[in-house]
Amino acid sequence: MSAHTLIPAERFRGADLSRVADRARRTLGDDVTILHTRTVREDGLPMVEVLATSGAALDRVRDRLTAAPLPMPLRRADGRPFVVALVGPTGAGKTTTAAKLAVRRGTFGGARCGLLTLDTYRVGGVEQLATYAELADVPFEIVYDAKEVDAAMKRLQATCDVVIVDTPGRSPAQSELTARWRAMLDTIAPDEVHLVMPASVRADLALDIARAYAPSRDGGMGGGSPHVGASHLLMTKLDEVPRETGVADVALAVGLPTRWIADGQAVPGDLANGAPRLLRSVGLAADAEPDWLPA
Ligand SMILES: Nc1nc2c(ncn2[C@@H]2O[C@H](COP(=O)(O)OP(=O)(O)O)[C@@H](O)[C@H]2O)c(=O)[nH]1
Ligand SMILES: [Mg+2]
Repeated sequence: MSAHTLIPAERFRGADLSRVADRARRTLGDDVTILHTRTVREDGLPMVEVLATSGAALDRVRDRLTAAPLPMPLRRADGRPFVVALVGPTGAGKTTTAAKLAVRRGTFGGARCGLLTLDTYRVGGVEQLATYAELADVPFEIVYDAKEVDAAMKRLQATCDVVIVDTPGRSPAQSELTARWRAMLDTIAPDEVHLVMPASVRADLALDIARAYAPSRDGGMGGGSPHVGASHLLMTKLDEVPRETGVADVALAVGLPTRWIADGQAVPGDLANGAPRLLRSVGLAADAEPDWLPA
């Protein structure tokens, strides 16, 4: 079983590494990258097995994982801030990550961030984010109803170039509540919607979750307006995945680009650039040089 199931790769076997690597290079091209080597037994004899992939295949993987650069300037011509919303299952880390994004200096260059929450149903949902906002002196708005969106955005617009929107989780048992906050999010019309999910999730479940947060054309649940859906993946809790094995596979399975990852509970410290980290988890530098000496 390969550790990199979603990265197209070929296996090569032989008596010694340099000859196997040579064969891989002749087959896959000069920019071949070795993903993995191991020793196996064939008819009782030890053999070297190399898992390798071509430069072109890796470029495709890198492209699929990497988010486009943030627009500059972040504000639109009409002065509207750049809006990033976080959606995803309860407990995934949305509120914590929203605080990190808004509080951490440099996440958006020198831009000033504000916070807006739609999570008004759960006891403590507002307080959790309000506390971070207060500690870091970040403008904070609570929206209970779609009618309040405009006024809240106007207030934030006065001082903020970027607005981070926190949302409740989507729970199948509470489809009515889900429909309400999704409608509010539609009114906000975020520039990016990041699907937040723990990195330890199984790739097949990740795909199910992604489907539930995909853009919908019919509004779901008996019609209505279309809903904005996830445009990016934001994996959290990478610190809970030993050696970060498989995290790139989750991202490739979901099929959304990654701008950031979260790797701990500390606000705002535990936040990092996404794609380079995911590529590193499969042994590749962000600008992967052919790697002839696998670690
Ligand atoms: N280990 C770890 N815990 C995290 C991370 N992000 C969030 N958490 C924790 O996960 C729990 C749920 O986070 P929360 O932000 O409330 O999730 P939400 O329900 O999606 O808003 C909290 O205990 C967070 O401290 C992370 O990157 N690593
Ligand atoms: Mg929350």
